[in-house]
Amino acid sequence: AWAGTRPGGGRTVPDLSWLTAQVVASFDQAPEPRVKQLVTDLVRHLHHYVRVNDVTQAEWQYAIDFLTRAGHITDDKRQEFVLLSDVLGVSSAVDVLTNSRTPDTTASAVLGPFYVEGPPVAEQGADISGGLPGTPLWSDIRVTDVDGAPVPGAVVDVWQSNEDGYYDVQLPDLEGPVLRARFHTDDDGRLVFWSILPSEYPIPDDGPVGRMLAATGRHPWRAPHLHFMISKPGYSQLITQLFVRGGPYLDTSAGRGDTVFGVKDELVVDFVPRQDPAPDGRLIDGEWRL
Ligand code: MBD
Ligand code: FE
Repeated sequence: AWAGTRPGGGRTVPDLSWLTAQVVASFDQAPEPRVKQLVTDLVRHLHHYVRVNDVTQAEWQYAIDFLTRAGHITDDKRQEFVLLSDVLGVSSAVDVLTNSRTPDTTASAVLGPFYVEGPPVAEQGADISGGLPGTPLWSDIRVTDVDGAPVPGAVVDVWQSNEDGYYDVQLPDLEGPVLRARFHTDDDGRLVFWSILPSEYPIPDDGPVGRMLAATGRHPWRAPHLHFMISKPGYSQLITQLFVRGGPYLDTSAGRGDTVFGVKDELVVDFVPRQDPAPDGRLIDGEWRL
């Protein structure tokens, strides 16, 4: 079971402030003030948490086992700490804090677990679909600074899932990377490429995080999105996602939306239906400020 029923509910729990004070005092000599602040406050919150919930030995052992399983490297080389942070909304919370430091730039969004360092370099106009089936998608994006001036030579990494909602790293039969690439913006800060329309998909739910979602009555679905990481020395780095307007799991108000709480209204864009040059194609016409 995810957690047992606690015996002796409703009792008066003992005071722990003397113990909390001892642990807090133990960090007194921490040489780095930021480290001291973070560990001290973490201890305060954890002590508060176990006290107000009158946590039992068995429950705490369960929590430790859960974290151990979450950190365990699986056969497909994943571990689930990022995913845990994502489904608890902590990744999004840190993302909102980060983005608030650069208020005039395009909204950011969480990195997620499927970014791979050093994707294959692609030319302007390239097709990154690797021939996988799907609705053709043409992206035409301009990268500017906060005053609207074009940013040439920016490195733009793109990654997305296929029509069935799998990233290449989840598809063992694929040879080499697909649906991920590194582009460079041209002299006008522009970037154009072909891929396919992304679809909604469940985050990996066969591990401990998936069990937690099931045990709490939550679904594992993410809204359809494309990932981007845009960098150029001298500019703030932008890690963001674009969401398909009209797609499922976008409704942030219902509590039943995107399972990692990654949707921001500003990032929901039209993927315009378009006949030319692809029949039944779609078009993204975007602009980002770094
Ligand atoms: C994803 O594809 C993703 O983008 C995030 C943030 C979490 C899990 C899977
Ligand atoms: Fe993703």
